[in-house]
Amino acid sequence: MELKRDLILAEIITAIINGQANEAVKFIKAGIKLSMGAEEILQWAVIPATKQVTDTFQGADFFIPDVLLASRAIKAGLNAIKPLPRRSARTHKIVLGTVEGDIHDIGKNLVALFLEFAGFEVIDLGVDVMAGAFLQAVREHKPDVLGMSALLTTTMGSMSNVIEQLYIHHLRDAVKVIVGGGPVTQEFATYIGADAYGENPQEAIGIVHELFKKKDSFNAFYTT
Ligand code: B1M
Repeated sequence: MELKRDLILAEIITAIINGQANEAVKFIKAGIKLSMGAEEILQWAVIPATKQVTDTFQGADFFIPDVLLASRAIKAGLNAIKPLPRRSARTHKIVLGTVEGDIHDIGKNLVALFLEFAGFEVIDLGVDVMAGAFLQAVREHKPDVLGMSALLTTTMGSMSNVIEQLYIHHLRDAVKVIVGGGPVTQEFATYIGADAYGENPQEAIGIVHELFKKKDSFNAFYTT
């Protein structure tokens, strides 16, 4: 039985690395049939495969058609995991997106999925999200947290622009802001006035929980 699970996990990894989205989904579904949970598939297949893909495409080996195929396989895999049962009822809301000018979404999608399974309602605005669209989403959905992802040094500045726009439109106090992505650091997050920086999805969940706690005690203080 264990051997079969291991084989399925290995097949998911191979399919993602080879950019075969249909195969990845087929083996994820086979895993689900064997009652594998989202955490198991993510931890032992999707995340290691993603790491292998991104390590391979670091620097000189960066060949765009191959990366695109692998990215699609990762996305298809994440979508196949999405319908699995969640740990807890949704209580808090987070609006998430990759900033303007940036179409990298593998990390952002992982963060979104982890947050969803941790019980958050995630409103994913996608990629290349303009400041105005973030602001519009804050007005419309009234999230507790706004999360931004950036993978390019040239697009990190957009995060700062969104925070500035939140101030200008008197929305800064309405949401906590968390930022993350390859070139983003704690120093950068502090510099642009974000409330928090997440290095990876697990850290992002912990931080978002902390932000909620602070926000809830702030609200409780002012409503009693
Ligand atoms: Co791009 N790319 N890319 N790329 N790409 C990088 C980022 C790069 C480092 C490659 C390199 O030069 N070695 C480089 C950026 C250099 C820089 O600015 N410093 C680069 C470049 C230059 C480009 C183009 C300009 C290439 C070109 O066209 N000449 C172009 C830009 C397009 C654009 O956005 N306008 C481009 C295009 C692409 C593809 C489309 C081919 C593809 C993206 C596909 C997709 O995402 N759907 C792609 C990819 C895949 C990469 C690499 C290979 C992998 C990125 C990735 O997905 N990492 C990358 C090189 C590398 O990193 N090895 C590279 C895996 C992902 C899980 O990690 O996103 O960091 P990451 O997310 C992590 C954490 O950061 C954190 O959690 C995640 C999981 O641990 N996290 C958060 C992320 N967001 C968070 C938010 C949070 C909290 C945590 O709170 C809100």
